[in-house]
Amino acid sequence: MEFQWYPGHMSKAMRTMKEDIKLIDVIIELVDARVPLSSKNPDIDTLANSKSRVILLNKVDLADPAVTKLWREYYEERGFYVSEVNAKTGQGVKNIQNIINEACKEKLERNKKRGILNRPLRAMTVGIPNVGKSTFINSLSGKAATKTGNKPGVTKGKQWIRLNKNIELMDTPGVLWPKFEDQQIGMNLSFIGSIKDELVNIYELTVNLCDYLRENYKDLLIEKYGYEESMDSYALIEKFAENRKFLLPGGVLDVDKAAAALLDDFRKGRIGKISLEKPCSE
Ligand SMILES: Nc1nc2c(ncn2[C@@H]2O[C@H](COP(=O)(O)OP(=O)(O)OP(=O)(O)O)[C@@H](O)[C@H]2O)c(=O)[nH]1
Ligand SMILES: [Mg+2]
Repeated sequence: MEFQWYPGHMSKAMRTMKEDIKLIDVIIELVDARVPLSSKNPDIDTLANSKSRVILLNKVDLADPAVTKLWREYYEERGFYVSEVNAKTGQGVKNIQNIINEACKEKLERNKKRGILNRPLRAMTVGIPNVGKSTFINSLSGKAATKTGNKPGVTKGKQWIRLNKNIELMDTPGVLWPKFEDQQIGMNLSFIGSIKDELVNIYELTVNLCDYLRENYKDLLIEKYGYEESMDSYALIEKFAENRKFLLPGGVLDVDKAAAALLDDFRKGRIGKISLEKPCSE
């Protein structure tokens, strides 16, 4: 499967972020709780250099809670401040102000010693496309300060949002990186909708998703779609098309439409709470 995911505007956004990093006290990096490693842009580590780091496992409502717990431990062990968040409902969002203060403790103390008391902390919100950066900022600021949308590439340029007199946040456009280490990363990012659907073969993608679900979340498939163990992923998609009466003229099953709808079920959490990678599989 081919991925063509690194357009010019992302490399431009990355260059702008490299410039802006000088103004920043703390980096708030959002990853998708269903794929916390695949959705973590390695270029951010280079960018971040020695800044304080916070990782938000966002969209926890869609991920398997037991696996999310393992990821929280994984990142805490690696020196990040970690929080589990549902940016859409605001779950876990309030606490972020405390986490920002904690992550910038030394900076605040230094400022205090120098008699600088009113300088707000500056945080940069970063992450791959569609991970929920703008939704998170809106939730934290309590208003629709930035535009959001259920597709990658909604935020086009940076934007500062003043949270209160103590914290300013920068929203940034989602960025990917030029080369994925392996195909599975591109696949995982497509599953969660961070790579434009027009750039991938949705049927093939959904077959891959079904392969994973049959292996790891069989019971959900049985419950939700009447899956039987004798079925392979192609048969599962056909059964789905039959159930939904997705037919082409002449009564042929419309497996492309079925694949897109099944993928949508996954993305919206309608199959259940599903994680696509575990720390131990590293
Ligand atoms: N279920 C769920 N959906 C979420 C959550 N956070 C964000 N979303 C949805 O994810 C989609 C993308 O959200 P945005 O905030 O626009 O994402 P972004 O990271 O700013 O995306 P770009 O600007 O394209 O880089 C929207 O449809 C949000 O409603 C969450 O915690 N749970
Ligand atoms: Mg955005």
